[in-house]
Amino acid sequence: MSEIFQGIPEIKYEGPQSKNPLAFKYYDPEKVVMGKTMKEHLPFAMAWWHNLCANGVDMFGVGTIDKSFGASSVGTMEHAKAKVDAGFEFMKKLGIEYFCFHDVDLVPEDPDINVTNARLDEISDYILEKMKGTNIKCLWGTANMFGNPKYMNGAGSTNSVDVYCFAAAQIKKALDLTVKLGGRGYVFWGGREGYETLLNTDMKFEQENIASLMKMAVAYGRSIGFTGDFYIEPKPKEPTSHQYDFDAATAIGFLRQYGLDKDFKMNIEANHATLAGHSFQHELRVSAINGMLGSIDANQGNSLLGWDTDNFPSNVYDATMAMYEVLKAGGLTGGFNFDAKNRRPSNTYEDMFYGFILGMDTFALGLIKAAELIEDGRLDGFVKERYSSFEGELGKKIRAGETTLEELAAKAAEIKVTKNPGSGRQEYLESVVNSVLFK
Ligand code: XLS
Ligand code: NI
Ligand code: NI
Repeated sequence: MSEIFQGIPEIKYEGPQSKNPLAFKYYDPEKVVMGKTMKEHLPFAMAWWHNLCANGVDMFGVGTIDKSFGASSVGTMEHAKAKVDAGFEFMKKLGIEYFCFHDVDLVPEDPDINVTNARLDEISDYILEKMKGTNIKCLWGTANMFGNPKYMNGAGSTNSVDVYCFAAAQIKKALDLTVKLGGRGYVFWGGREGYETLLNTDMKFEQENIASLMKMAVAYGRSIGFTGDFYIEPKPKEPTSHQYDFDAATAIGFLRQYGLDKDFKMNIEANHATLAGHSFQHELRVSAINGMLGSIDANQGNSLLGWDTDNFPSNVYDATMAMYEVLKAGGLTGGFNFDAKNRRPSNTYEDMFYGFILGMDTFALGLIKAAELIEDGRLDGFVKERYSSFEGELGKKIRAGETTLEELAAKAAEIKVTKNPGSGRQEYLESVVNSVLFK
């Protein structure tokens, strides 16, 4: 098989001084940071859909980049295999060891699900063959239950029992593929699980049905030997106005309500966090404190636009605060999936590599700087001191849940007038972060 990305070498670490556009400036896979190599801290993944399928098409115009990868016609099994060839060459050249996929990213979908499933068997055999002799495997799989018109009213939330069966069938097959390809996780991104108007929607009915579908997925997954995590990927809006998995807190509440919290964690996407009016760091913290920080969709939004732009991550400040959360949580069970695409005018093969080099370097820098912030200790020290009044006898009793309102009210009466609780020192702390970032 001939080389697809001709003229593009294996991407190596050359250091921050390098001006070689096809080299890493910060991502040095074997460099040890806080006891682990960068590669271990940062299991990067390629999103099959953006990298191998998306061709720059938008609402206003056709594609700008040819992703046939040498196939004589697109939307064929020949093209599906060419995408596998391209994907493996791409991952090898970048030193990426994971990929994420939707079922329909892999093969052209046929109206008859049996035909599609046979194609999926064929392509997954081909992928398995490619995986041999490499360290490349699946990070997570998922089913696309939003693209096909039959899902216009949702999948788990659909009004049609037939459509519900098709959603179940797709999940079953996508789980088979995930297990076959060694996947660490299985993702439910809400797709069209949400609504446009309550005038036609039974919200409780829909949420119960989504939960049932997830329960069946867990039962089936475990029955075929899937030991990884299931993930919900929260998103507040787009495509529907009201997506049910609005944010991490909402999704965690849903999982607990339906007894799914032992099998599921969060897959947090940066751009979805900001669409929900949160920071990326906030969503990671909410997940972590609930023991549900699983995986990350590494991208970033455009603060001037109100939708999921899926830019490659370039913001070092945000990546630092994200890695701060990840390090404090003890790492991810999943990885860092670049759910990101080149801008439409970045339409060459080189641009595909530049996108990943940017994203990998941004997270490597974030990792280095987050480790420095932790080692510096000023942030942690300040937070500890801030709550130190709870270290006294009464504070300890409150923390242990051993006090009553009467007791605390009596204490307040005794104190009479309390002191100012102390400055939050935000500006000082922000300058500490800057001093570590730019030292
Ligand atoms: C869409 C989501 C999607 C999921 C996988 O906004 O980010 O790409 O990651 O279905
Ligand atoms: Ni995503
Ligand atoms: Ni997204």
